[in-house]
Amino acid sequence: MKLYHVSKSRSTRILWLLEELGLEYDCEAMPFGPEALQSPDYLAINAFGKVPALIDGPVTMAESVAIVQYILDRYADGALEPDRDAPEYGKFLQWLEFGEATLMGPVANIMLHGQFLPEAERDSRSLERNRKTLSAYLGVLDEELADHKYLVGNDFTAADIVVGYGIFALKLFREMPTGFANVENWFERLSARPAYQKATAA
Ligand SMILES: N[C@@H](CCC(=O)N[C@@H](CS)C(=O)NCC(=O)O)C(=O)O
Repeated sequence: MKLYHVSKSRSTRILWLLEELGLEYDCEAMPFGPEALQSPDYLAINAFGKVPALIDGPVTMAESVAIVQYILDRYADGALEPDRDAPEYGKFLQWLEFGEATLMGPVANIMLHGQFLPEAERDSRSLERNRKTLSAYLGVLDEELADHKYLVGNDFTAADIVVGYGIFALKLFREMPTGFANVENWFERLSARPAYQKATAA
């Protein structure tokens, strides 16, 4: 497998997963920005011009959560997910999708309107709205984590990787709101994992 990676971007999820599973892979580290991501060579691999992208033999694909599911299907032999016929499997899929489809909406907005856009293009009302939305989401996560160690019961799964990346990004850009003790304790458990440390340093 060959992973196209930009340091600390969403491709960190895939590195983290590959490291947790102990799989062999090549990592093509790229700089962030249009020069690399919008180059004709890279657009031929991922026409969206984003990371991650994965090449595995005849398979070329984008979208971090789809890549996580693909690697679990093909190479994990049941690791890092509940049994597919167990009731927890539904919740596992829910958190997996939540991590990108729901959580990253406000996270990306807060990054843009809080830091990345030129001052004149930032929208403070949108920023405030998204900070409220983020806090509401973190409140749900905090309750969910009140009585178990990981998102799906007491076993670490790939859903922790996908959602945990969102918390990593918030902390990286100093946008993690305070007051979510269960989320903090859970994230501390995640960040103690050697695979997390290797992936987030790359
Ligand atoms: N939903 C996509 C989002 C991919 C994405 O937005 N990646 C960012 C890095 S975290 C990117 O490549 N941005 C470059 C750009 O938008 O120019 C996924 O989960 O893979």
